[in-house]
Amino acid sequence: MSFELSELAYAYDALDPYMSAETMEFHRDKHHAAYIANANNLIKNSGFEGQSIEDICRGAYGKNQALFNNVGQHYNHTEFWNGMKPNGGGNKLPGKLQAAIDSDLGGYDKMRADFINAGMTQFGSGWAWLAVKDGKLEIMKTANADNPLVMGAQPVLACDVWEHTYYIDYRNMRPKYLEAWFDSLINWEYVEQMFEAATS
Ligand code: MN3
Repeated sequence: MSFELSELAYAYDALDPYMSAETMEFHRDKHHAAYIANANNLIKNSGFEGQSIEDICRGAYGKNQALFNNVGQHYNHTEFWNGMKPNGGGNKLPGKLQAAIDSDLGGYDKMRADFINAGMTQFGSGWAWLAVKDGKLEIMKTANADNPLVMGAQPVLACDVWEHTYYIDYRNMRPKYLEAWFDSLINWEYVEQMFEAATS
């Protein structure tokens, strides 16, 4: 078994103008592909061969950091692509997810503001997340390749805030990227699927 770039459910130009085909090409075919190539080299004779990607993330974290960084980035990017769709975003969320956002995160508007703030205040490279921990939704932020798996939580939505995600389309304006991403690209049906899997 080796790590592979997963199929995308949409075309590279389908997220335009919020995320351009040029960004998609660099981000998937250069950045994500490089993490996959590194992960496939580093997993050899690591003792982690054959484990699930989630178990490799949890097991390699802090113990085989080079392997974790590359496998983690592969996991994180796969969740990032899965969490977007053309004509996404908006505040009409699937019912079970909306109910959890209301009870755990203070409703849609507060959740949106807190999520964007998490992405804005992640100093340097990293990620903003919705994750389930102890049965409840939480907003998290992590540095570099870290993800909620290594914090005892299950990710349900990943937002990349590394500069390579937004520099072509938004230059240095991370807040503009975060707002556009949140309002126009999130695949809330995917988030609900992940939420149901994490809480069932
Ligand atoms: Mn990235």
